[in-house]
Amino acid sequence: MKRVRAKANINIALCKYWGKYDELHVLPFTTSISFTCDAFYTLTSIESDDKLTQDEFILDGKVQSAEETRKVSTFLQRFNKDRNVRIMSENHVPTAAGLASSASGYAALAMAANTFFTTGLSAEELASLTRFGSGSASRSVFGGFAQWQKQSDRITQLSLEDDWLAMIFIIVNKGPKNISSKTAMKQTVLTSPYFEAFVQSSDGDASLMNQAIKNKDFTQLGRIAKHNAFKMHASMMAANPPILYFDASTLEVLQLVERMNQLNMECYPTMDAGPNVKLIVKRSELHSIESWLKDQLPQFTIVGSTMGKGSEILEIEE
Ligand code: 2P0
Repeated sequence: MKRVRAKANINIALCKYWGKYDELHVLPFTTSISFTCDAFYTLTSIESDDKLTQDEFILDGKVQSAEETRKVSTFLQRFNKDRNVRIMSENHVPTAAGLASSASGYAALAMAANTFFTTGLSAEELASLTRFGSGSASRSVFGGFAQWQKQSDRITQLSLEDDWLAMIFIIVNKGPKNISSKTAMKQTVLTSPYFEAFVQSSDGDASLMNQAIKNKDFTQLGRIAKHNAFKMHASMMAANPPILYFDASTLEVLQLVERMNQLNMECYPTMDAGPNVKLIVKRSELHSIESWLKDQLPQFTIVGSTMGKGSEILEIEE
């Protein structure tokens, strides 16, 4: 029996990917830039077993449906899959609540597959292929800051310096989202009159974000990330029918963040395809802000995260 086990962390976009310019080839309208976080991750193993007559996919201990299994099998064909395998995945992420479990999930699967089927892809080639599982997963192949270039299959490492930035996850709702990001992005592209404005302003955001990362300019990074996230959500809200991922708790947290800024706690919010808020903070202030928030918001789950590494192989058994 051969077995390969891999780990991938989630990533949070500081400049967002929202909308496919080319759906078939999964090419994004915007350049996205992410920060990989070590607080949430997926562990995935691929193993052979002569008794298997078809692939088997077990997620968090539960055998998955034929449809879910087919998605994973189709993805694995890209790695020259040559036999039936059992895929076992453990998500250490609140699944489908806008916390990017598909990002760490497909990045861990791709990492394991590249070794299991001896595909031999470089990190950039692996990231490029990973986007067919889930667009955002391509960035989780890299640690630290990563960038996915607009209208392209190019995903690259930006910086791995881990001494200055951190994130705090304020989990207001662990339930699944009401509309998948895949469907929501398509609806936004097709119907939102604000989508074009979001896309046009994303170029400037991406170049200022690159500059902020290079200079470790926390204020510039935070301001751009916050504005970019709100522009993405504004474009979704202007879709027809409108898409709203926020709930009352999201707004409660956003108002608290405004108060924190008035109290000279510098932090910036970003939100994805769900109601949870991620706060961008200085690495040196992570623990003090995290414990302050735990006092203020005992009703929510609050998790601090430092920078995460890229996807990695944990174990190989031949
Ligand atoms: C991002 N999100 O850049 C953006 C911001 C959510 C909001 O990428 O259809 O699950 O699989 O390519 O990667 C979520 O979309 O979409 C996402 P598919 P994915 O992180």
